[in-house]
Amino acid sequence: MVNVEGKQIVLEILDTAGTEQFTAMRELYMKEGQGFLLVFSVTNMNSFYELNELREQIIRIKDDENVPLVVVGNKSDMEDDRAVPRARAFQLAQSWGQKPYFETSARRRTNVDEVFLNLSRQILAKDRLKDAMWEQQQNARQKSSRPSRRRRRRNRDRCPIL
Ligand SMILES: Nc1nc2c(ncn2[C@@H]2O[C@H](COP(=O)(O)OP(=O)(O)OP(=O)(O)O)[C@@H](O)[C@H]2O)c(=O)[nH]1
Ligand SMILES: [Mg+2]
Repeated sequence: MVNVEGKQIVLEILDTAGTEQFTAMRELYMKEGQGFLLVFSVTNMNSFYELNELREQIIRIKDDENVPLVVVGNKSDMEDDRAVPRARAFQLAQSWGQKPYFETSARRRTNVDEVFLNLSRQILAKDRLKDAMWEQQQNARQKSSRPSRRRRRRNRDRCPIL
């Protein structure tokens, strides 16, 4: 549960395994997810490289270049073992449509809440945009005197993060 802009939001969080065997499973969670944390270890260059493919897959499956996403470099407490320069990770996140980049330490709990808060904000902003577009569409339909039978199913209290 996070408090975003004065509202209590329930997050549905799915932690995926790095060594996922079944790509069908991966496609399913990518389809369901509204927001994504792409996490690598700042001590492991390979984990950083792997983000590219994940992002491409997410964009393909969501069919959306601007899907809510945060790039996360974890293990910031292990500065002595750093393999991925902060600037490099920041640059990558920027090149993906100015996505935010955070460095976290799950061990010390540094920046962890901030990451979830940022992603929740992105998801909410996207929801609002979709609602506004839907209403605009409805107005246009009404003007052309076609009554709408179905109301859009809203997803206000669910907020899946993968
Ligand atoms: N020092 C430090 N160690 C961490 C941190 N986060 C995770 N670890 C350690 O890194 C190792 C791997 O952590 P996991 O949480 O299993 O990593 P994962 O990406 O979920 O791995 P899979 O689920 O197997 O894909 C464990 O030994 C953790 O204790 C951190 O912020 N700092
Ligand atoms: Mg894990």
